[in-house]
Amino acid sequence: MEKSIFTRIMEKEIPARVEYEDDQVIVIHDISPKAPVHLLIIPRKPIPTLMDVTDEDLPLIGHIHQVAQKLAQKLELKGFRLVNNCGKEGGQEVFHIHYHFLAGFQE
Ligand code: IU
Repeated sequence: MEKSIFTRIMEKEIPARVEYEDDQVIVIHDISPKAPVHLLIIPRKPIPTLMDVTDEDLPLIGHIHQVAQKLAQKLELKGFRLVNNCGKEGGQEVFHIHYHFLAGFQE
């Protein structure tokens, strides 16, 4: 399978503004932000869509939520949205699973 754009970013073939990384995920700033804070939480494992998540991936999905908590603490945010676009009909454009972390909306 061809490498996704996100795998190429993880392998430093393509530059990105990295906010956080660990052994399971990388967090980058979205190149075309839809909110004052728009990050992408991307697992290193190239799962194409949420529909391809299996039982063995459930700890990873939990970890993504923990990373969202850490980001909120690090950036001193009171709230955020965590969004997954699943499938073409769900608005997904990059077929390497990722969660949009959006924040900084007006109260
Ligand atoms: P989607 O859920 O697959 O639609 O989201 C893909 C996102 O990846 C979208 O918000 C793009 O702006 C973003 N993105 C990026 O940050 N850097 C890139 O090189 C590419 C897409 I291609």
